[in-house]
Amino acid sequence: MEILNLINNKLQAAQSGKWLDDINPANAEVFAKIADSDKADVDLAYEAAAKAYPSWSATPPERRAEILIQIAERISVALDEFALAETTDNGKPLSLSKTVDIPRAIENFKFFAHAITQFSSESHEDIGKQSINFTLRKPIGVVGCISPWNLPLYLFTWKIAPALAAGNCVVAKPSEITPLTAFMLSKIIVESDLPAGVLNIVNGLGPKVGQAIVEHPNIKAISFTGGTATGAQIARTAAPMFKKISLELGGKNPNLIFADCDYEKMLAVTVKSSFRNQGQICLCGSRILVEETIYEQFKKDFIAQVSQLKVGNPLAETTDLGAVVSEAHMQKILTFIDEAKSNTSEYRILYGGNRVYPQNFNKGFYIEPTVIEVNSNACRLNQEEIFGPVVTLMSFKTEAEAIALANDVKYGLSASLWTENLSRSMRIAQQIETGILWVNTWLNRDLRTPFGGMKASGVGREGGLEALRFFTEAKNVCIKY
Ligand code: TXE
Repeated sequence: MEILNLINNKLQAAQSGKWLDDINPANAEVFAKIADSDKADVDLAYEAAAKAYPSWSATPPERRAEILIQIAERISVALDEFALAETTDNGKPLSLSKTVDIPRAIENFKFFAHAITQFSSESHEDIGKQSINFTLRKPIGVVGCISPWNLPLYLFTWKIAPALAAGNCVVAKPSEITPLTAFMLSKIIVESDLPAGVLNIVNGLGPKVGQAIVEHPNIKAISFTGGTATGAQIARTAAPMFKKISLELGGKNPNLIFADCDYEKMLAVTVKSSFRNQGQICLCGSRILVEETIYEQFKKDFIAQVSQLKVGNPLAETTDLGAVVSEAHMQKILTFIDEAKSNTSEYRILYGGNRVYPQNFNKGFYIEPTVIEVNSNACRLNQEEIFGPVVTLMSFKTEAEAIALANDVKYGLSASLWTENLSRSMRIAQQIETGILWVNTWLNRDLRTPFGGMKASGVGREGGLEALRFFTEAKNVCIKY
């Protein structure tokens, strides 16, 4: 299979004629080749987008919405095929692709289709000066969307749907590690009513294609989700060009568990927030901090539940953890675990810690869910994003200590808090340095809410009206009467 670019509504190979391998992490087999594009392909995509822009930006929002809903419905019809493709490319359990990834991609198109028809702006009357100001929200032009491999179609559509809804034309790049579902979307686009050039998808490597998108002088805004180091590189490139940027980066999210929580509910959700998608969600709670009075009990009960998780064939219905996304990523995760194994004064591996070789899939990239007890929050495993099925445990004595530990990290994406004490929830909500706080829940997402992180977890907010604001330029008009 060839994974081609979508440029001006045509599916085409990279102009260089080069290809990359697409590998199924479940069995380490190459199953497709990916267009290995470069700046020349990005330039072509930009030209198509720029040509389409005058007409698309002038298309009434209601019509844009109809087309986005048409795209959503065509993905819905092919949901099973999309889910299988996502699992083949990424290694995640098929059950997750079917119930989370693809349904959310559909929902993203629908949500922003509806949102743009409800989008309004402000007016300010100044009676003293006998004037009225109103804000026009205009699309930006051609924008770039760059997405990662952990939630491939989910995050790709999370960016392109609001960009298109707001009237922009898009040059988009899915991750070179998981481009398959974006290519399937390309085929749907070709047959949809979306005019040629409005959405262009260029495949290939980050430093080549991604960098060319960010460096392009006329691509005016960049929405990016990925690693913090890549985000810093994008900011370095885009800042002197005065581009609008939205960066959703890594996390090292605390999971604060107080003795006054609903224990059974907390336990079940904490297993999910630790290991869902093999721990490869920027919102996973990778630092579990537990109040001292229930720490020993929690440790015992948590490990009992984790030991029930099944690692293996992503297609099997009973699988809880599939493969991690690539061999390189598996090695990176194992390096962190090896550090814990070799430094026993700092770390104690309570469960897991090994690569898994499932029957018939022994070349695939599988890792046991791993629970490591740490002495201090200053250790490397509590400070760096591992982005795999590895969580650390430590205890705290007081609420003040819990907050200090939660904030003592360079990241600030999300946190979970488990307590039945409303006042405590409010105090922590005020003091926690994260863009998102979940109280007695996790990954509970309402698409209308602002989404993004503080500190090294990023810049800007997407989601709901924030995304539509990001993808538009505010122009104030002042009329004196
Ligand atoms: O991501 P990259 P990587 C974290 C996680 C992971 C680490 C590195 O900790 O271990 O990041 O992952 C494109 N200009 N997250 O290296 O490279 C790239 O092609 C423009 C957290 O795989 O950041 C891909 O499309 N684009 C995260 C996208 O950036 C560039 C999800 C993301 O890949 C580029 C994934 C460049 N110079 C990893 N270089 C989250 N926040 O959810 C690369 N890219």
